[in-house]
Amino acid sequence: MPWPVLDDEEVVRLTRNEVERQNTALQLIASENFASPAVLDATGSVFTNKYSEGYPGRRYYGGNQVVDEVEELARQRVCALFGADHANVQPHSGANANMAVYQALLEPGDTVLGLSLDHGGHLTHGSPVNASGLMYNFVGYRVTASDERIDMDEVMSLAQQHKPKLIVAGATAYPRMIDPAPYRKVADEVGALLMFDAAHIAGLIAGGVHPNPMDVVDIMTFTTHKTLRGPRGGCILTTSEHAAAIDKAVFPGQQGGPQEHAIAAKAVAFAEANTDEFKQYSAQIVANAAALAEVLGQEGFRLVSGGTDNHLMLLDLRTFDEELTGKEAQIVLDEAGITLNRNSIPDDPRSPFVTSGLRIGTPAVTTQGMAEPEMAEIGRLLAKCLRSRDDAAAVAGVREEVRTLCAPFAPYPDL
Ligand code: DSN
Repeated sequence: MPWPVLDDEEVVRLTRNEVERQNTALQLIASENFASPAVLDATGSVFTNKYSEGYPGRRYYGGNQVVDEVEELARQRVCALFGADHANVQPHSGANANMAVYQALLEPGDTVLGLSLDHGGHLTHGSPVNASGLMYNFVGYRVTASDERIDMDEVMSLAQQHKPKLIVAGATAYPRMIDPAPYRKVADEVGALLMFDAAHIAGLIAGGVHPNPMDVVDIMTFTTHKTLRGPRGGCILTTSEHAAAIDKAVFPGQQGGPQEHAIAAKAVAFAEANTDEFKQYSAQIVANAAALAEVLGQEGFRLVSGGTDNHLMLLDLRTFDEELTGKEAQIVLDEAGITLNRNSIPDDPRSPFVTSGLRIGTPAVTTQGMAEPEMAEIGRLLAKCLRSRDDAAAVAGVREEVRTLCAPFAPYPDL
């Protein structure tokens, strides 16, 4: 029986509207990117039709000959990219990947160290409102008050005091390079396992501009859609020692059927990330972030930690305007076509829903081909919009300037 021909004008219209939004506005959310046409094609492929619980060669359904090949290809490509013994490419998201690692390595109630969410960590690093914090005894480490860098002395002393079974490195709102080596020293000192959540920086690692945690950690998790520029999804890399436990925790522990269309797209993204073009792209992400941070500093914003060495920066709005909250800034900037997210700054006096900060990232604009001159323009437009935020005509004027800036850099001109 044929499929009904609905001529679904509503979804077609909404898809066109979203293409238009992405083509004509600035996407500065640090965890977003523009996937390649090849990644989009694989994501929309017939692999979406297939059930394939289990792993290559060990499935619970028939008909998985081709799926086995595509999942094996993804596993081999990502192991080669990061130098890992074993990969699980099935996690639907970074959160699922992290929870699977905890299930594989921990018993409920076990103690874990993780970066506090309000100092740049992630919900799944032990937030009390997340399953990680409800099931396990997370102890949070922080950045220092003086230089706003991760306080490795505190990590060591908390580890000695609490004797964690696992230490989690990695962040979602931390503008500096995270060196995995000192974490290994702490983990070895107290006999803990070490996991690096590289969701934000997987692309910087693949591109060789940040150190590769797989050289020193037991497990690395990441999402495939941020700096890595693949489809929405997660991945776990591990030494052979933990491979069987990780696979068992992902399926049947946390998930049912894998999304093989996403896995096919992950395979494409892993190949794209293993090219010289991607190395240049990763280096430009960091160069663009540094350039944008410099301009924003000149515009009067305080940069948390004084700057950036990765793909993102955290702005403290209070030096620009004591009254301006992150929430208000996010809303008015969105009206002007400058899309980013409000974010707590370390020891933020405002609530996480309001905040005194903004998080700004350069992965998406770098994919569009923007470079240092465009970063200077973005910094100027952002400051101009916030200075004239009570003037609707001025905000609309910035929207037009953003449209003009984006026109030659549209990521999907043919969609
Ligand atoms: N939501 C992601 C981010 O924006 O950093 C983390 O999961």
